[in-house]
Amino acid sequence: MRSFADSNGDGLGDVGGLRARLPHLAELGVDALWVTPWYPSPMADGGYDITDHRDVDPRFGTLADVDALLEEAHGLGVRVVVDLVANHTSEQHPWFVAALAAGPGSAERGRYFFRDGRAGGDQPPNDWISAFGGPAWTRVTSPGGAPEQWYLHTFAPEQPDVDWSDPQVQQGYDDVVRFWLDRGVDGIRVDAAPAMAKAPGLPDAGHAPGARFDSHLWQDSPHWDVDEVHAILRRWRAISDGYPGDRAFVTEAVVHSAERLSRYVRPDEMHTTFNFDFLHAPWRAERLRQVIDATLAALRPVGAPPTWVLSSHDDPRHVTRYSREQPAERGGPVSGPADLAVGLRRARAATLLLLALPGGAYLYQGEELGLPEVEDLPVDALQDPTWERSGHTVRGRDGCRVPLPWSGEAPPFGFTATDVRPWLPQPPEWAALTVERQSADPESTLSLYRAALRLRRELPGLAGERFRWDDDGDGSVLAFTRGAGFGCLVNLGERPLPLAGRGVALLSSSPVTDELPPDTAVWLERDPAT
Ligand code: TEU
Repeated sequence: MRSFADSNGDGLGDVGGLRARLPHLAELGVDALWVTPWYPSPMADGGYDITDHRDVDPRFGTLADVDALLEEAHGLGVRVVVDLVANHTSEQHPWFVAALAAGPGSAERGRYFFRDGRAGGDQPPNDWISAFGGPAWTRVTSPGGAPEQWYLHTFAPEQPDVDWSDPQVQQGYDDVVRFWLDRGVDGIRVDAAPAMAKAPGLPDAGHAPGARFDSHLWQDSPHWDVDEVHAILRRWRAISDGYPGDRAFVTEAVVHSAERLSRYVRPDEMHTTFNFDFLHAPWRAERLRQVIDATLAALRPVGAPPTWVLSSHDDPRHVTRYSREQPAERGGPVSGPADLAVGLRRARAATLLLLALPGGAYLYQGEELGLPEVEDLPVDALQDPTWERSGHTVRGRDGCRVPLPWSGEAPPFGFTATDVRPWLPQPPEWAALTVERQSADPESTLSLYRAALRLRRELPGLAGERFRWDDDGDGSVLAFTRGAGFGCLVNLGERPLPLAGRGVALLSSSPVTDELPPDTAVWLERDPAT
């Protein structure tokens, strides 16, 4: 929301900017648009700290602007997905303000997790940690100034977790879901889904001192991916099934395994879920192949379509991730200097891989321009709560959130009015990466995305579920066939791969001759009989 396009000259993206730039999305060829939170918020966590889930922050526009956006997007054939943040509210939400005022033991505090501290009250109630660093508990003071109870926050202290066992919480969010479905949104993205249920009694998780929030490693955690979360998802699914049209949910769930993830998309739960294992896989053929296989195998029994994603507003952009020596495993040490030319080459190849896989693909704004992570933002520009919470050791997620470059030769590159500074500074060298510049260049990353998305709609082979690996006997190549004679070949090795006899090239991520160069992918039309 904040980084797409600004229409009112405050340096912050808004609904008006989104409306003005809808033709870019239609021309790109996307089916739907997911918008991060536009709700009233003190912006302690980029709008994921909400004071009113049924309104729009004046900095982003009005509900009337949203209605106009829905109408215009639908007119262009683009669906709209909104973000549902139901694990926590803002500390300035009326519920939390009332909870603080009402005091210990009150019904108002029952909507959150208020507990007495241990060791006479001075220690947090348990050892749970925050995703942004430090303990997941903050102590409040009574109106008289005395230290009092603690409250739970999986994310920043400005984002207290709600207690989903409270009927008022359940009812309150039912109303939020209905509010947006009534307004005509096509889908809902469920934020931080695995956090929404907690084990009864809030037992210790056994975190080591200084432990990181590595939720993909946690099994049987008392505060992540607890089975009771599925009752919440079923509740929402039952609501959305009562609406006309195809309304779809997508959950954000970074959990331990593809099998655990598949539980979020059982037939009476969510329709789809993000696939972070794919996003976090290093640029290595064997790792990507494992993730693809595990995803397909886990989702087949529950009958949900797989999804694939390379970047998000929470992760370093993949051009930069792929620009360094690749670790053997997810989360392994990343070493060496960044070679952004290599990173971009791999990113373009990864795009053809992503868009050739069966199921849905999610793109993060700016990846169609091949934007790199901005790793050298001045520290006084950083806004992600991670920076403060980590004691200035982890810079956080601002580097992937730098506003998009649309046109012109200098910042703000058409993102906002010429004399306005965007909320995060854009690198001057993005002059070469603007939408305007890349639209005019048939070899640009933008042109590649447009061509790939057009073919993805048109080619019959990409429409079905069919997927089969072609055994290439080479551990550094990914080669697979879809339906109707469509093939995809990705060379992750160091040597060129002969293309003779493999089919006719339809689209390639870098120029190909009779060989597929390293870090290049190609879509092929094959004889359907083979
Ligand atoms: O993120 C929640 C979350 O679980 C992520 O931090 C996840 O661990 C990460 O993406 C793994 O790659 C969501 C939003 O996407 C994020 O922007 C918010 O800060 C957070 O919820 C709190 O609302």
